[in-house]
Amino acid sequence: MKHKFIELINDYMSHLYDDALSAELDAAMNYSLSAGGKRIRPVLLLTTLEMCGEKAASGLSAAAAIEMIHTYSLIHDDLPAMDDDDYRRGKLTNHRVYGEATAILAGDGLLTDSFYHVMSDETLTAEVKVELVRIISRAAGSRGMVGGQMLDMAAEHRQLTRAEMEEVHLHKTGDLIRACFLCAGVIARLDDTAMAQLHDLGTKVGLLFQIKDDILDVEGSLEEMGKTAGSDAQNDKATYVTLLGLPAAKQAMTDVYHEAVELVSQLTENCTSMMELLDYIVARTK
Ligand code: GRG
Repeated sequence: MKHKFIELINDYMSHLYDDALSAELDAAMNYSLSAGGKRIRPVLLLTTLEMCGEKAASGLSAAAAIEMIHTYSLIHDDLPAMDDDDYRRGKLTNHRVYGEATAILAGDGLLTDSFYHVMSDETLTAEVKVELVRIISRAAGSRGMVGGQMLDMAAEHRQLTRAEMEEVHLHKTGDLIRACFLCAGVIARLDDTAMAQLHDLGTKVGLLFQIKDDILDVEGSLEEMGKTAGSDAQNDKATYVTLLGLPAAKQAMTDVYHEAVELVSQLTENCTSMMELLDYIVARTK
């Protein structure tokens, strides 16, 4: 993804781990932090700030914290006890390079450090920092991403309804994405009405991201199998595509896209960058 904020984010994140207690642990954390993630969550947070008329740089610590949590979730998700994956983003997974025990600690380190990082930001007030940590920890924990992952695991051997599948997605992927919008709103000190609008927009964008992810997943496997869209090249995991079929999943994505566009235009006139991001999410190829 090419975006004006990527360099700012990557430069900032390259200094997160400068003073190692364990060089091996820092190497493992840095390996996954710099393994080529799209940085969509930090970009969403900084873009929301800009849309609210604030300096993007004021959101860097929260944006980095959310990317650290996202990175930890991927490291743990790839472990043998979970998805048991050897590759992510075209590179060996963390545990395949550093071993399982170090990969577990790298994930634990990233999660815990994320909160320390926000609380150590001297450019934000104590009140704002407490609210940021409250939002991020809620989104990441057992009522958010981790809870969603658990529901997903529990659903492995039975067919989910659309409502159940959406519930998994809303938490597993959506809560952390929505937190990007809410954190920006807190830093910009928005009132309750505007925060509620950001809450709705963040929920829609999380959904949009996930439907596109499900579509990419199946289009990727179809390509690999040398088949054409519409064939039965889907696994049995509950996704928008497996439950609705590819054409209806694409229609659902278009509907959610238009709802998100409508919410953005209700929020502000200063919305070009956010509209461009919505277009990117829908058009992305990875
Ligand atoms: C193990 C605690 C724990 C949680 C796992 C996020 C997650 C929950 C699992 C990862 C598997 C997965 C495909 C989740 C759906 C969310 C998602 C689409 C993640 C990938 O996000 P991108 O596309 O990744 O932003 P990059 O590589 O660009 O950073």
